[in-house]
Amino acid sequence: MDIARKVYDIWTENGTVEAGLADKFLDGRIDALAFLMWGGGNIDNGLEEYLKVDRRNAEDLKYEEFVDEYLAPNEPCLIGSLLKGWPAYSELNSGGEVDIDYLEAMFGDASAPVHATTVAGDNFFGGVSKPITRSMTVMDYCSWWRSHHTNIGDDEDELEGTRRYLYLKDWKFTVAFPSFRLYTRPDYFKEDWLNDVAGAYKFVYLGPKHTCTRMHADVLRSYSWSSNVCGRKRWYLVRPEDTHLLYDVFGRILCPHLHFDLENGLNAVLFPGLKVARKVAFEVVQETGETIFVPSGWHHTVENLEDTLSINHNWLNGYNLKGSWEKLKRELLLSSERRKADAERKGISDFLAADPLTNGGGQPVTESPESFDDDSLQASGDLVLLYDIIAYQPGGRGDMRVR
Ligand SMILES: O=C(O)CCC(=O)C(=O)O
Ligand SMILES: [Fe+2]
Repeated sequence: MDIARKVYDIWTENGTVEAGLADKFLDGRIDALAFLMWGGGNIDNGLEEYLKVDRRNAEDLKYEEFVDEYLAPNEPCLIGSLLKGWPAYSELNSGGEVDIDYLEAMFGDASAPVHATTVAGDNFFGGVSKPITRSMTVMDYCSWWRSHHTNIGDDEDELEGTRRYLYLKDWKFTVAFPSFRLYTRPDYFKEDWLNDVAGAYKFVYLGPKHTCTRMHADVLRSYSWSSNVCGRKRWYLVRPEDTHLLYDVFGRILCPHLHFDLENGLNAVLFPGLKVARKVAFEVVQETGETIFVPSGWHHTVENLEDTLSINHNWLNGYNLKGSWEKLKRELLLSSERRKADAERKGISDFLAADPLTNGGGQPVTESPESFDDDSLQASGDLVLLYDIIAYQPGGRGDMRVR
């Protein structure tokens, strides 16, 4: 009972955010706790065998088949032969290597987000801490690429056994170069309401071998498609219904990657579902020229097995819009409860801070925009976006948006 009480207090922030508790029940994270309390330690830790992702070829996969077999049932797949005729493929892939000189000459002045990770040993996911993101010109990134990435481990990047990697990620290439036709959106992904409305969920990724993306599910439960122009990536994917296995027992911290060190006793206690997650995860190595379809709400990690340049879009349509809405509703509920709790806490602290002899105790609680936390700002931004998507009328009245 004591444990139950403690978990309740932690999940609900001492009973002030009941929605936090509901959320854990709704998405099944409560099961992670069950693993800890009732036999989580006994799960077989034998050989790991991952589930396989279908590999298809665009020449033998009709759009209707893609919809029936992957989009509608929300299952992943790899599709070959979609990059034919892409300038990205002919210009940026030079005999299997990323053509850094071309990239620099054409786009060097643009700025892009770059994630810096420090890794120790072979833990390429950079340990527990999140990568630091900053903006860098493509030219500066190219200089780093030339002088550092090929001799990883050499003096400059080595700090007492740790190494530093830079991953150029989420570069909104089409926003920076709207008239440059680097690629064409494959027909399978043409029903894309997110980019028809917002237009900015289209990215270029460039990272040397060993750069990676930690465990996450894509924004607003969107789908993603990602094509390798150069290089190879290893993906691990986990079904939405297995999400709880990836969280700590308190349902708060998402594991950074599937192979998070469980030999460390504390990790094993904190992430009791992870061993099981490894048994229900899908693994696939995506080769140059292949495109992966990542379904909605599937958590995934990505590792560049070679120097890799990829192009990806996040997208939404009628098949996954309901899932986005459900997720957003939960986020809104959580953030409004948190706001209420913050206001109450502020009320109590104002009351305690006030001089009871001069004003009778306590100040009225006023809510300023600054009191909104990041979650709630994010949720309201997402809500506006979702509204725009629903109100969007393709082809109608100049594709005008209803506000
Ligand atoms: O390629 C990567 O590093 C991450 C890509 C990703 O997460 C996605 O396409 O959804
Ligand atoms: Fe992703």
